[in-house]
Amino acid sequence: MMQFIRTDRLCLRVLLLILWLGSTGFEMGANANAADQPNILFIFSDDHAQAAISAYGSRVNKTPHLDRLANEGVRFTNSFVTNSICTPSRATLLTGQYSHLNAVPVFNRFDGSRDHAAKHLQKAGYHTGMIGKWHLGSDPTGFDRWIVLPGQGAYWNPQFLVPGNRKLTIEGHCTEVTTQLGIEFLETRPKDRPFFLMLHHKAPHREWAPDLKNQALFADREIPEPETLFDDYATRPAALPENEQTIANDLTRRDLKMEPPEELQGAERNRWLGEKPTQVSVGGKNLEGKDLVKWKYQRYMQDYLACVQGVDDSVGQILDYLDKNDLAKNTVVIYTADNGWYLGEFGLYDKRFMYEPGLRTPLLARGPGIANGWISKEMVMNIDLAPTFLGLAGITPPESMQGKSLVQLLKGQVPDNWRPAVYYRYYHDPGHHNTRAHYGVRTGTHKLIYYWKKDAYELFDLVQDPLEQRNLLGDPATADAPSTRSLFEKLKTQLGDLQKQYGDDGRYADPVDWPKGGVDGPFNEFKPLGKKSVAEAIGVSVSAASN
Ligand SMILES: [Ca+2]
Repeated sequence: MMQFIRTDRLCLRVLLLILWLGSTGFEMGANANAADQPNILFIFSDDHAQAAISAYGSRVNKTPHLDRLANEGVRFTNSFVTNSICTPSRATLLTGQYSHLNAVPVFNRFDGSRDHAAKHLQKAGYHTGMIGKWHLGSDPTGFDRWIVLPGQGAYWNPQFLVPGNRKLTIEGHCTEVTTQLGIEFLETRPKDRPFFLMLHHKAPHREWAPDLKNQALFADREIPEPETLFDDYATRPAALPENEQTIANDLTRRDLKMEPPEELQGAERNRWLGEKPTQVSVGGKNLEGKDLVKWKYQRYMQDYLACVQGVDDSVGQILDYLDKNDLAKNTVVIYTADNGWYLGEFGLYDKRFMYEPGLRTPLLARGPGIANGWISKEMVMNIDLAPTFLGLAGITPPESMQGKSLVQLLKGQVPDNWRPAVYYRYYHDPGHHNTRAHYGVRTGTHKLIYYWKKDAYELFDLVQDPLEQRNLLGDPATADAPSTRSLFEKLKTQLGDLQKQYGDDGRYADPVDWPKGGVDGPFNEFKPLGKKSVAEAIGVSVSAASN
């Protein structure tokens, strides 16, 4: 009898042990699965300069929520774009390809039938969503739910496009509305699958219309000026002197938020707002010359930084939501911007030029398996983002993607033979801001830029001259020095090798070859649904194609 009881107890113990092991094993299995397929929350902003984030040492603002991402994750100090404008960058983000391969070199429509990251994630079981600024002309593909701004979209009371050729309006400020749409997407997502959400802000794009709270916060701020606000473009005559993205000459009265005289109405009012003032009366004082440039810089930066603050607030709200809903532990959060941006360096605003502020973007990531407080100095690019999304989900990126997965770097490990240089190409010439077309190579220490329509080169030593003020080929003191000539030859070879490596055969160099189809509407074929709440809008964002 005793024996029987003992056996019984033993059986019970064994049974309990099996149950415990089973449950532990199950948990490990579930964790392994979750680690293989974490949620991916990709937050994208438009024109956010790396130098306007305090984690990157900003001299002009504080971004506590983005800093939190940096402190709890990985901050990439050398993150670059392939073509520093909106639409091409977005096509690269999805496809992991340079513009010459994804066929979006300028502001032309993306062919949604092409292969891209969201399609792979959707196929792998992810619930995929695209919210906010899209700017690719065609309807999003590969997303279970999408709700996107038409073209550039509006800062206030924005209209959105949704599946089924419909459009609706949501009242409020675009950054706040986009954030609320993101949270509503997370609230209503199927909870039994991982999600991939692309949350794309319009801010801080021109014309820099901030929300009222942040506008008030920055209204009287005195923003430090960059060293090169009054750059004379010496040694760099090829393209800078004729560019039309200068603080001095190219900000309109609309950009500067000047109030039109009351008597001006309609077209006249618009014309007045579109003009670029050469003198301005402020508080009874007439400003011109350098004083006017300084005033314009302050006006521009106050609104730009207030828009950035709205994005930072949004990141804070999203991180709080993840914390409150126990999602932070299995959600990778990535933050970056679609291109670089000038905060008055070289006397400029806008992007396009391959100088450092235009070439580099913020890139921050936090989440399961990602190193804590790590700084990666490796040269990474926006072609790497699509393969990284797939890498995080345990999917092997297709050969067609030209970038490299950053998953190892995110763990704080540097793979052998990481790329020693990046290749850049800007096509939009003739185009906005009269920026001449160019391509170039940036290594860890130098940069060579070639303006192909001008047959002109610029060569910079980034270690000695990080502000790129002295083109070694344009300065008589260095132009003919043997060391300059040998460096020039070496970089020209490296540039040619990169073009071969990435398969850039020069297509789209001539504007007659640019693919057709615009990205800015007019979107008249979309049926108006009127004003909607955030919840109603997410309700109609379900894509029929996803079923
Ligand atoms: Ca942009």
